[in-house]
Amino acid sequence: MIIPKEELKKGDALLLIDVQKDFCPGGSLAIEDGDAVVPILNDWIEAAEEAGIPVYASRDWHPKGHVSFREKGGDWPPHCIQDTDGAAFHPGLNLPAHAVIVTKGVRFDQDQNSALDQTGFAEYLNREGIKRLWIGGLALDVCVLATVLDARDAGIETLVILEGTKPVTPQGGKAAIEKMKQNRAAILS
Ligand code: VGL
Ligand code: ZN
Repeated sequence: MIIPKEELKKGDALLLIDVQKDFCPGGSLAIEDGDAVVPILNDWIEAAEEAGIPVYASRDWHPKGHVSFREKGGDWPPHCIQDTDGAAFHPGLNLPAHAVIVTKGVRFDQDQNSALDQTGFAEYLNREGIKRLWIGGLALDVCVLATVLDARDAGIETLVILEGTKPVTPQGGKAAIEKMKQNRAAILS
């Protein structure tokens, strides 16, 4: 899609969800074509910088033996373990040095799929005067979905950069799009 640059305005921000090596081909929770989001999101980063709107990037950042891992009865293989190579942002992602990083998934007792779940980030957005988020990243049907729903609950407008996301499963991706639409998130395709 052509980025509607004139639409990026004060009160907007770009939020990139979990563009980390473990979610890309070769990673421990690899999403098919996960790395295809990188060049697309780089274009959005450039547009955000030109428009002077903030860029935020969340990262999944689990302690070893996290409750979300299968070995502990969770749903996922071990992934994004703190300070490991797999937890790093994809090296091709051109994150500006001043991008604010949102760390999540650190709780020992429960998972946090949403970047707004007990991170204080919703309060931060409110203080910063952010009313609308352009959102892309991984995975569409897990952490992007959870973040979009929490943002809508917090009264934040959301625009999902669909081609800048990839789902864990195609069916999950379809269901996620429906759920986001029901919650009045705009889906850009
Ligand atoms: C995610 C599965 C487990 C994600 C995080 O970032 O979408 N998916 N942890
Ligand atoms: Zn995780």
